[in-house]
Amino acid sequence: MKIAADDPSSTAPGAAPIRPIVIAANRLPVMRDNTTENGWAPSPGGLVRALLPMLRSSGGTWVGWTGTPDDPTEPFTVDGVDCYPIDISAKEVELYYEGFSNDGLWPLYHDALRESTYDIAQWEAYQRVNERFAITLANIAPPNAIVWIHDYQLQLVPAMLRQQRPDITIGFFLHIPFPPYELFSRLPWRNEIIDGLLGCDLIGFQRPKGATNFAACASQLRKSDIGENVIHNAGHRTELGVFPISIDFAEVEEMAAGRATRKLTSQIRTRLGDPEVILLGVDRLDYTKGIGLRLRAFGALLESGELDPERCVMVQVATPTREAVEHYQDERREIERLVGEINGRFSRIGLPVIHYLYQTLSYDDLIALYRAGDVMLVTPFRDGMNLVAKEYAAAHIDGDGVLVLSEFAGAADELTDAVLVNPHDDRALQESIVTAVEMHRHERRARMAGLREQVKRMDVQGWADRFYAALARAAENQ
Ligand code: ADQ
Repeated sequence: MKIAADDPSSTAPGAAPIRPIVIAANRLPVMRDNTTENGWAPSPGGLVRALLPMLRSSGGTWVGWTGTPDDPTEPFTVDGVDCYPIDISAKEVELYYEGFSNDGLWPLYHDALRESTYDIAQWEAYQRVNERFAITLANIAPPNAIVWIHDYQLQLVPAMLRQQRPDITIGFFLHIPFPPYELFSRLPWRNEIIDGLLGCDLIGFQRPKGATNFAACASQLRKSDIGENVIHNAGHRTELGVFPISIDFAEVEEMAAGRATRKLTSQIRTRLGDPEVILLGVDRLDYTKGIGLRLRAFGALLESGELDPERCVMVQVATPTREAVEHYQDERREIERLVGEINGRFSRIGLPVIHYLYQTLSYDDLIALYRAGDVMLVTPFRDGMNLVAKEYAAAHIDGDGVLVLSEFAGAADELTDAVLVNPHDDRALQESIVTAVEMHRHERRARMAGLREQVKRMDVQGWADRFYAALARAAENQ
């Protein structure tokens, strides 16, 4: 089976499909906000920004959780989008969300970096919540609608929905990697997950490897018939495609050019003591992101004298996430221990070598920080895509800055002008940081121009347009 990323020229930008669209994702595109008139504000994030224009133009609908447990909420409309909340109890948050999704599937789908929990009560809650989504979708989707389901929390929904509503066209996009058979086959409910996804007309992946891994699992576990980019199973065809997700390049660029951002960027440099080089890391505090690795590499370079603590400062922003899950508590302890150890050894009074923020920042603050960063360190062990790498390039309207990027992030397929590195190799990671810090201005600018060109050409609007176009074609081929 041969799978390549969809051709960017295959859809007119912004082309809205004519059929009604329903989106299903774990979370609704809005958050509760008591400062607004209707009590809701749009959730931050590229996905929402990419999909909202299309939803508005087609009178679209979104099904998802409000983010608050035990929160039965009537359907409501925000900004032209009809929202259908799915009520999830506190116990289900623990079992379906923190448990099966984030302590079972998440580690398994990321190279089994941590031991997964396989627990029958969690699996039953996952089935129950997926069923609730499927029933709601079946009840509200107009005839012949297009339903686009997102991510690993909802992998059973496609088949459940198809059974109730065969008239609907069903697409699914997996935001994280799909693991190889050798790992996936550990899952006690592996057949159910494959069958769930094979209810789709189209499954989208970030990288070609995700699609080939899925096809291999369907072939081995379900004896499905595998063709070129298509799987035949029980009389139904499911197409597979590759759609690397992206960001709203124009928006980030515009924010980065604003006066307020420029002012904030220069304030950040001053507050950091006007160092020659600011190294930057921005991640959810997740063990997949390789935060500890890069702290250790930075510490080793200060120790060996290859980096000078009087010239270089590191800023690491780690967003709180999944704090109820034990692996995340362990990871946080280890990162904070490392920050303390390195700062204790190399800081001077009033001038720490690592500035560590365990906080969620506003998008404006984040963009100002990206602009201030001379070297961006994105070093995950495994990552579906990594939008931070793309945001960094879009924010660098000055045409300067170096991105050090793990080969194991999906973004490495496209961002070939980054300094690509295998983060498992300690010495290679240290060398790539030194290369980035010492890189000549001409090379920095040439590489940054390449990065920016790539992100601009393949932005998130194009991603959504290409997925919809492929889904419409898949429905015609059915
Ligand atoms: P994530 O694992 O969350 O996403 P990523 O793609 O880097 O990872 O997206 C993180 C987003 O959160 C970025 O847009 C960033 O701006 C924002 N963010 C990070 N730290 C922040 C902070 N401290 N304050 C505010 N905002 C912050 C999953 C997959 C990825 C895939 C995306 C999209 O794991 O591989 O790229 O979905 O498909």
